[in-house]
Amino acid sequence: KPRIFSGIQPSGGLTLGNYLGALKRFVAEQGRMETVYCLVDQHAITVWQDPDALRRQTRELAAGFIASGIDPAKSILFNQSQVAEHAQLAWIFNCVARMGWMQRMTQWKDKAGKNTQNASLGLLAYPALMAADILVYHATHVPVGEDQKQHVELTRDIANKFNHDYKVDFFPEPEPVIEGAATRVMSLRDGSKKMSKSDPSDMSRINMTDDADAIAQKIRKAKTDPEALPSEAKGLEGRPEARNLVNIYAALADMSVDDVLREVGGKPFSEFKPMLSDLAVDKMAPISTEMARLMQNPDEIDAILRRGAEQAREIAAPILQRTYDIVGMVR
Ligand code: AQP
Repeated sequence: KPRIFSGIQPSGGLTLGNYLGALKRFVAEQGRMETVYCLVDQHAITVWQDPDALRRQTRELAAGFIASGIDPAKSILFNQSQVAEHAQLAWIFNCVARMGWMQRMTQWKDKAGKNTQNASLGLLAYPALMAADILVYHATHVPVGEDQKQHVELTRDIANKFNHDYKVDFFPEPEPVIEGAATRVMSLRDGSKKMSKSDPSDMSRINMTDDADAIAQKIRKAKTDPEALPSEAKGLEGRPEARNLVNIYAALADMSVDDVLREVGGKPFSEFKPMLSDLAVDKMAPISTEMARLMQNPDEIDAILRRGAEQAREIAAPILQRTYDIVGMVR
C-alpha cells in the first residue's frame, strides 16, 4: 500500500526553500496517500544544537507544518526522538551499509568540511538513520528537494542489501518524489548555492517568519543580472539568479515556468521584483501569522506531537520486531 514519509530538521528557522521544496508538496499529498511527516531532531544534533534553541526550533517547525496546511487529523506528525524504533532500526542499518557508501555522500563532504576527523560520527551515519526513518514505515514514496535525492537512493541500496543478505523480500525500495519548479531554491545572494537555513547571511534566504518588509527588502536586494526577463525558459540558461526568481514565482503562483515567462517576458527586474515580493508576501504572510499564533501555545504543539508519536509507533513497532526476527535476535 502506498505510504509517504518525509522529514525536516529542526536545525534553524524554516526557509522558503523548505516551504516550496518540501512543506507545500507535503500538503498536496495529504489525502492522496497515507502521509507520515517527521521533525527529525536526531538528525539535527549531528551538528551542535543548543538545547533551548533545539526545543524552540522543534516547536516552531511543528507550527510551520500545521500553518502550511498539514492537518494532524489527516497526517501523522511527530518528532523522531519520541519513536525509538527509528534509532533502533538505524543500528541494524549501520551494520548493513558500508563505510564507503557514506563517505561518498555529497552532504557529508559539504558539511564535514576539510577536517573530517573532527566531524561527528552521527554526521557520517546520517543516511542510515534516514533510511531507517523511511523504511521503519515501509514507506514507498519520499517527497524531497533535489539535495536529498542521493540519500533516498542510498536508502534503496540499504533496503536492497538487507533483503539480499537475509534472503527476504521485506523492505520496499522507496521512490524519491522530486517535482515542480522549486525542487532546488537557490540563495538570493548566489545562484550557485542552495537557499539554506544555516547560511550565515540572513539576506540569502526568505525565512517563513519574515514580515512583509523583510521579504520585500530581501527580494529588492536579491542578486540579478542586467538583462530583462526572457519570454521562454531556454532564455534562462546561464542565468542562475534570474532562473531562481522565476522558479520561485512559478512555484508560489502554482504556474509553469513557461506560463510565468509568457506574462513577464521582456520586463526588467525593477518591475518583476515588486511583483514577486507582492506574491511572496501574499502567500507567506498568512502562514507566518498562523505560526506565531500557534507558538503562543507550546503545550498544544507538544500534545499534537505526542499523539502523532503514538500513531507512528503503531506502524513502526511491528516492522522493527519483524526486522529483529529476520536478523535473528531472540525475544
Ligand atoms: N533550497 C531548497 N530548495 C528546495 N528544497 C529544499 N529543502 C531544503 N532546502 C531546499 C528541502 O527541505 C526538506 C527538509 O530539509 P532539511 O531541513 O531536513 O535539510 P536540508 O536539506 O539540509 O535543509 P537546509 O535548509 O539546507 O538545512 P541545513 O542548513 O541545516 O542543512 C528536504 O526535503 C530538502 O530537500
